[in-house]
Amino acid sequence: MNNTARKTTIKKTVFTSVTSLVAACVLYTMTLPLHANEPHRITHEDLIITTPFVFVTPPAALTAGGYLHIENTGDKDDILIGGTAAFAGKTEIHEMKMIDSVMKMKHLAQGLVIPAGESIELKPGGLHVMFMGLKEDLVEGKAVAGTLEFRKAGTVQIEYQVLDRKKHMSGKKHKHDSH
Ligand SMILES: [Cu+2]
Repeated sequence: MNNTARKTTIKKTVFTSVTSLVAACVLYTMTLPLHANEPHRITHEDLIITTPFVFVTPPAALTAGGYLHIENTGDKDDILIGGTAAFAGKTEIHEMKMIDSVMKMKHLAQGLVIPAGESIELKPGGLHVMFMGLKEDLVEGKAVAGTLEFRKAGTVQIEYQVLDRKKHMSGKKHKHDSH
């Protein structure tokens, strides 16, 4: 191979690999919303968990609530039994309920059933993940890590986005409309 031929070959090789890299990127970007585990969409076994979040905590707060949407695409019920969080001493599954016009919080010691083919939403004022013994303040714009434990699907890694409560509430309608 003479020098010119070699250069052409190298150019072609570089061009081909750049082209395939671009193609790979485009493919990756296109398939991302459907298949990848992004922080706000986690697929694990038959479960699809979307938009996990917590609210910013006031300084030295001891507790915080975690919220997320869980879809069970399988044909068997699963049960959310608890979890862990790096930023809290204890993680439980709770339910808020109005009892005699007083809002009360109940620990679901038996877990929360996620029925086959159905979705459950943990949201402010209702079902929530309860973080107790906070080890740090939850700061807006950060993400904090934890796990959720399901009887059937096992342990799922979760990343909760830390959101400002006021901004979330005012933007709520818009956010839910876009889903
Ligand atoms: Cu609670």
